Amino acid sequence: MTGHPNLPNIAYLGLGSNVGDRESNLLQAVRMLAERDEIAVVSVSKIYETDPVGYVEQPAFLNMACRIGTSLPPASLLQAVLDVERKLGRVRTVRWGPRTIDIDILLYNELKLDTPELTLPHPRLTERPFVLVPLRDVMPDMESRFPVKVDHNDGGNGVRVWTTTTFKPEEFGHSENSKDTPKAD
Ligand code: GSY
Repeated sequence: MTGHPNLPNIAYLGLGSNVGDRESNLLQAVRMLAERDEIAVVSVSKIYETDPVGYVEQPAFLNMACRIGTSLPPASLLQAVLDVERKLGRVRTVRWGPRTIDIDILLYNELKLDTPELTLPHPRLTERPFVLVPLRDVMPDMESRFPVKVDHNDGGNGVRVWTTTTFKPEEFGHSENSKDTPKAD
């Protein structure tokens, strides 16, 4: 259920940033996606600060997730997220290394897809607390759909709620989590 009859497909996106103004990078990316006619941002997660996974000698990330309604098929949605990454100046220097913005399509309806460009569900979805914890905010049935155990303690698995004064989930429309978003003041 998206509440957007012309944007019938439901997709979940994971976003991460560990270069520059990380929070601003995330929020700009969500805004740029929401500006497109073919995409409605239906729900956004809290923002989390997360220890780097993979290549660990890099700054901590901020991660979040969102649920979108879209009329774009998967390949076009991928182009849309790559376009946002490009516009926000993402430069790929080190593989698995620091990045201004990273946007992954995690799920698209119930679709299973394996092409050179895109694998759905995202192949490392169930291994990554920095993906699963934000995803749970916007996907209430996540734990029944995926047999994963997510640490519910703040700070567990290297994932901590990020306290922010500028992030207003309601800016992006309906959000189930706006009442839970921590505020510094
Ligand atoms: O795949 C996303 C980029 N990435 C991240 C990330 O977003 N968060 C954390 N905590 N570690 C990561 N390692 C990589 S690569």
